[in-house]
Amino acid sequence: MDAINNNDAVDEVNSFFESAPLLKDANSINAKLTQFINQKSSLSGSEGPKRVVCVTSGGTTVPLEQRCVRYIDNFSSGHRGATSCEYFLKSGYSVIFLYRRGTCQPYCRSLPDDPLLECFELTDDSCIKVHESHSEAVKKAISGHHAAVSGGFLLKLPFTTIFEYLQMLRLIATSMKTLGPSAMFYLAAAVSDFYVPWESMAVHKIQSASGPLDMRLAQVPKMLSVLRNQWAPSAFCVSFKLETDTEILLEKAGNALKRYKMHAVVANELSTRKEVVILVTNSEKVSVYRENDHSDVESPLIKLLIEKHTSYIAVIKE
Ligand code: PAZ
Repeated sequence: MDAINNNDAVDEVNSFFESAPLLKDANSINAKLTQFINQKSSLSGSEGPKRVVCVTSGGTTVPLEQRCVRYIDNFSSGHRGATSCEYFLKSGYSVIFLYRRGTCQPYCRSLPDDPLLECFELTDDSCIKVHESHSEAVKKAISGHHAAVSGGFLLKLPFTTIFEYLQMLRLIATSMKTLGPSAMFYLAAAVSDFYVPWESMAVHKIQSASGPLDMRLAQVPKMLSVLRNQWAPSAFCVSFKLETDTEILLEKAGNALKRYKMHAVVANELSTRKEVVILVTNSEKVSVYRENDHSDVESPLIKLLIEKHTSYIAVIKE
């Protein structure tokens, strides 16, 4: 029975990819990934290749028309992903940051909403200078970002739709397979559960004159099991579970842990997600709190996950 279910799941995944619109720039994304990962593989130390984490961040969209005018969106500011990326980099990991276009970016968290207009001003002789009140934030953003990218520690890849996200995640995961247990997936993106299959999607803008809209959404196939079983079977995998009802949060996180064979699931509740998360593993459930109102919950969370990743690599190597 399990084998039949498993085959069904694989068929669903295959048909999702076969019917998805072609990923633009797939060749250039692949070239960037190959270069980034080859560089890490060649820098092997005593524990194997350098550690690389793929951090996913922000929400995926579901287009309603092929020439898309309208879409269903998924909540996520990208704050968790951007903050976590900074802590991984600080701990010596290289990061592939798969993020939703327009969401929060690493090192840019202290910038105002409209940084270009709010941080810079024109001088009397028409030069541009940083506004005094934002100069620290601008310096942090520019120096942190440039050091990570030009040092070859950070590769940023943007997505918008569910189709792009899953195709890019597959490219990343299959490229990271060569890193074995040194690879980690930290899947903080809010991924749509339902979508309109490309072949049944309206080509042009849906007309309002046709009356109320009646639309059937298909279920997005669960990719976590494919990631674990096929794309990067030796990688250390952490997924996230967001709920608004605390009563069901831990049960849902526990189910995800078992069903998708995750190494850890980070459970969080919408209104308290910046203050506390619960790290669920096979052996324990640990509440992780931020130290104070000015600190990040991602700091102790990433520290804990890195310890677990270290133990995982040690066990695999035995
Ligand atoms: O991006 P953000 O900081 O606003 O929120 C982070 C989050 C709640 C999207 C993330 O922690 C999370 O739980 N992601 C998975 C969501 C899900 O269950 O699909």
